[in-house]
Amino acid sequence: MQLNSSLTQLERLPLTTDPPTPEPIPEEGEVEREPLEAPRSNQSAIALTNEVNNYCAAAQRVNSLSAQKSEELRQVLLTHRQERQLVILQDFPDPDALSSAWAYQLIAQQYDIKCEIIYAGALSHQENIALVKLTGLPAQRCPLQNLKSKDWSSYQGFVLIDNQGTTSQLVPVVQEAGIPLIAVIDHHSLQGDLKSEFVDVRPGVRATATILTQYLQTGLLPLDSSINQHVKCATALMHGLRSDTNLLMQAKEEDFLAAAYLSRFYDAQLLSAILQATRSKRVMDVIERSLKNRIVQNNFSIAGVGYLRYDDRDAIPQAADFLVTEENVHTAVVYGIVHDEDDELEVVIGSLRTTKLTLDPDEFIKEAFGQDSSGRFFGGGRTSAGGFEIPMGFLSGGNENSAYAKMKWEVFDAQIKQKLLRLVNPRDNPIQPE
Ligand SMILES: [Mn+2]
Repeated sequence: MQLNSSLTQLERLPLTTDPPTPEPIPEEGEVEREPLEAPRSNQSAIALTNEVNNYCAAAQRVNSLSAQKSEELRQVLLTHRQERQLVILQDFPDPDALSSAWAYQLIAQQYDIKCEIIYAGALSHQENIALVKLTGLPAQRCPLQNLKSKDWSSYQGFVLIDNQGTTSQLVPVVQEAGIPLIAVIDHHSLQGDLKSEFVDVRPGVRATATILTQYLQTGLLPLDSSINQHVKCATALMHGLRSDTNLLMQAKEEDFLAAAYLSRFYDAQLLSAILQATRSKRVMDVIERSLKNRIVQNNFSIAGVGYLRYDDRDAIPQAADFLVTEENVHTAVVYGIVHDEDDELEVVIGSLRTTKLTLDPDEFIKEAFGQDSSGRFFGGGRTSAGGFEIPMGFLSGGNENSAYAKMKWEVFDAQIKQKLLRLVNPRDNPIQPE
């Protein structure tokens, strides 16, 4: 992205929480201070001035983009005063999605817009469950079968946050009900033409929580540390931002600036309570299976973990997080068949984690698995992480017979490995017997 390249030259300069001012403003109470004008040659003074100017220009561009987007969003919200909206998250929402949706809900409230935050799958990661419980985050599970009886007439719009509709089973149903798409706010690569009133998709930003924090900061809803709900939402946003940036290690300037703003409001003790959630035995079992089943080729670690329950679905990204820490491994892919016992629903779910800077998870997954018959990709990604979902259609369910279940897994396992290995070992033909 253009913005990023202009920002890289600034990395040597110290980061500040406030937009830089061209003139240094003397601060009160500073007694001893080095004289500002240290002797220096004219040339280096000019170089420094240029650097400061570049820095200001880049920071202004970042600020003006977020200010412009905030203003655009404000106009859209104004035209939808007193309406009801659905905020739809990916089926298995993460802290970035959950916290960003909450911030949107609080912003929309200023315009008398009532939002319901919904997702179709489950909160499977213990940290996500802790986040929702401890902060009172208002997201609700809305399984597909409940939708049939839902009265859609009371909603005037829906909003997608931290996704673009490709990772939610709810979106096609809501579209079919004729509810218009009002806003898309996301940091994943653009997934196609979005017919939405407001679009803010910025793949250069590491977390959707950063974008929402910028909205708060530019005045859509200034946080107030005496309001309990604001403190909790700031804590959730801090958690979202940290978890999407690998604990800020992959954060960029904008993310740090957003975290700096949140640092004035968030509750550090509450955040540490959220982070202390432990792994369940079943998650540990899936990680164990991924270790046992992994094959390592060309620094890729690939593991199929067989069947797992819907509620344990998040064990897959956790296993991928773990496998990528092995020496000589830069990329891990873990997948399994997730089944919902209630409606015999089965879907292959996979996660990719990489530390290789030149590997784009979005491209890799799209190239490996391609598209379905309606042109929809099976997955995508962002920096360092990606995921995929492959519906099993007619082959779904019917696992009373364990030999059949085993055979079905083996076919899917072999097919996925084959598709991945084609990219991992481009010169070998994995189909050929030895
Ligand atoms: Mn995200």
